[in-house]
Amino acid sequence: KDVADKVADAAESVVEKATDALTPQIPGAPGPAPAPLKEPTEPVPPLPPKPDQAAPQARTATGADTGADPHVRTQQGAHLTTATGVKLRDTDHSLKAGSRGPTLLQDHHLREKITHFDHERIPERVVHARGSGAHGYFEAYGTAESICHAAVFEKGETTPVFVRFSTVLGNRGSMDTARDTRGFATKFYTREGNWDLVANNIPVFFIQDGIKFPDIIHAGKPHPDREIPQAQSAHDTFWDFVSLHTEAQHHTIWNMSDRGIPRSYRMMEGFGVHTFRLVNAEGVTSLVKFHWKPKLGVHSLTWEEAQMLGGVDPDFHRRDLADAIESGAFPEWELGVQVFEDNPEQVFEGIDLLDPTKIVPEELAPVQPIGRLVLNKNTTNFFAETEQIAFHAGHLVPGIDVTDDPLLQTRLFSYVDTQLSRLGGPNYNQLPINRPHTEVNDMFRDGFHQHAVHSGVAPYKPNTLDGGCPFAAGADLSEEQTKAFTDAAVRVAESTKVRENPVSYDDHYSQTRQFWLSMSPVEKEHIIRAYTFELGKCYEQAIKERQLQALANIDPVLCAEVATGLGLPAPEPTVPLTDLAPSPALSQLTGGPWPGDGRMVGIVVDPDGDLDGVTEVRTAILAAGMVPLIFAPHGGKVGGLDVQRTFATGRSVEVDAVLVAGSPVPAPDARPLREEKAGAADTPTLDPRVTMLLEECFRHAKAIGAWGAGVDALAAAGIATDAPGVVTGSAGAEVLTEVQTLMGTHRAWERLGAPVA
Ligand code: HDE
Repeated sequence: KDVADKVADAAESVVEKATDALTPQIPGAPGPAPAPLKEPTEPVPPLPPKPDQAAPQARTATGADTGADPHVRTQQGAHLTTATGVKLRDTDHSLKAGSRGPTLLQDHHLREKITHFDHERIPERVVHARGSGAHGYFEAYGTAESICHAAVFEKGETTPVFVRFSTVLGNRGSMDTARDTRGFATKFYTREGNWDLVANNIPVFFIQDGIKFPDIIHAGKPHPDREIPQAQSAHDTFWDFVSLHTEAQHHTIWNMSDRGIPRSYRMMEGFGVHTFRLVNAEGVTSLVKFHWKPKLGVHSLTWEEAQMLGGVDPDFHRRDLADAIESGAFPEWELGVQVFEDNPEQVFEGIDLLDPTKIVPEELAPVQPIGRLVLNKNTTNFFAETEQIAFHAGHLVPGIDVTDDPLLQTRLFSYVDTQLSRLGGPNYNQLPINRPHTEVNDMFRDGFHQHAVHSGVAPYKPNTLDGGCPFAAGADLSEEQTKAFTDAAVRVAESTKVRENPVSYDDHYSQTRQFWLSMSPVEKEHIIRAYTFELGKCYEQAIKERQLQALANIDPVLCAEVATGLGLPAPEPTVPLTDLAPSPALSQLTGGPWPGDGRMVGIVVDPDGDLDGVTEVRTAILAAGMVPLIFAPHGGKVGGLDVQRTFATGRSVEVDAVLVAGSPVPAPDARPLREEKAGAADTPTLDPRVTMLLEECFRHAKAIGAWGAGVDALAAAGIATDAPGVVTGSAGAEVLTEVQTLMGTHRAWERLGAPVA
């Protein structure tokens, strides 16, 4: 029988089986038994995309505009071939002179396979190398129509997007939970071309002028001699730079706050940082700052959790994002703008809007919601999508323009330049993930990796040979095409060429202090500990002393506390302290309660305990859009329940709250730990790994609930049942309800020792 027929015959049943085989990763999500793990002997169609992924060709431009075949290499196909399409019989044995003889140079397939492999890696991003992304859509409310004519903001317009989150300093394989700034870059595939909003989770930047970007990054990256430490700012070169270069102090205090260690990408704000210029249909311009507000609130890890996760699950944020999407808990943000009059000074209430080390407190200029972002599809191929996406602060659409912020101005050059070396040439916008979802007639030609087969003979303007095409958009064309990009006709003040900043850029401390003054006591405590940790990791005394001087200029209490931790005297301020009004919006403890979408709830199970209660609670957790993780003494099943973590493989830091449904006795494999901890004579009644889990959850102020024998487990672990955030009861369901309420504030903050303001 012909192969094509066989494939067709097999297709139906295989697709069925393949769909069955897609056992969801999320525990508890329904899923039939996996298909047998046997290598097929007949050609069969490949697995369809997972339910949480979209077919790549459906998400990117059709290719009609570039001439590229959109279906190329999206599937595995029936037969193995060479790169030039020749069918192969064998890919497991190199061609040799006899089965024990030397390999022959003529083995083209061997050389092609190995050569391609040798070149699989591309340079990682020089910053933001570690990242993870997802597809989704942006839906405009129409509320920005009066200030911006971009189609992406038209009421009801839905625009496909790809978002990539990242850390800044670490390399591609570094841990997700390092203390760092996070990138939040969004590509909007609008019907007027691509718009990239390349944002961060911190609204200010380290430097005021892009010319210093290599300096701050060289200082933050590992030391050049031994290339350590990886993905950390806790080292001499970083603090050397930021203590000398005090305009970095505002950004740095954000890094030292809980914002530097987010709980999840889904729980971060995003900020465009710079002031942008919007243009409306009448040509009137306004200045705006972009803000992403997460539906789930802004929440962070504790420092101990972040450090532990670096080892327990370095992919914690990546996993969290993909799992949430797969389980249907789609991450969501609102896009908002602070709007300012486009006055010649570009100053609002005394705040220089062109200084990227300054915010405008939300209390002075409210963030006005203009649309909603939903991430609902995971990537199909990490490299093709997350790695190859190329953002650029200059990818603008008609109606969205830039200002003269000197940091933004440098970015307008840097992003294209970096893609040339990272993606190997000027045609990276033809890659599927970068292609606009609109027609492209750019008249750019040739170059490395040209995918298009351009027709026509006249890639120049003006021409007659291609009928004058393509035409510049003008009044004689359809309304759609007349909405061409028009640079806002902004007056540039007559001036002298200089290398200097405006005087207003010299204030490095007033807003840094405002951030400090806006924090609740718990948050202040965390900031003190973060500085003490980071400076404590520095070797050079002079660097610590210089940073203490900067802290003295922010706040005497902050400085004194950190100085005590370092064993150094606290210096006096060298600048007058300015008390700006605190901005409550800066604290993470304001607002709420927050939804629990995609939150992880651990359930400690004893095989001899209340398994019916566990089943009921598990179902209720799933129904609430959260994820139950059963922790048990062994893998496989306990009663009828699948075990997701054993006491050996699971750690407390993976969950947001824990429920204790029994009091498991020490298992045989816990014996060494037990003996070490308690001594041979003193046999604990509770498995010591459960004790550790509960102790850690308690220390990290997580909600803890217990019922039945679980209450005994709390006692055995030394957890007071009347402590804040600890709930006990006679039935699991009622305990869960209270635990859910506690999770609405992210943590039982009172337990962290400092009262909530
Ligand atoms: Fe970037 N930045 N940046 N940056 N940036 C890059 O572009 C740069 C800045 C941001 O997920 C690079 O494709 C300069 C501010 C994000 O792919 C590079 C300056 C903000 C990402 C680059 C800045 C950002 C980047 C590295 C100072 C927040 C990750 C790889 C003038 C508003 C994008 C790449 C992704 C990536 C240059 C400052 C955000 C080298 C020169 C301010 C989220 O082009």
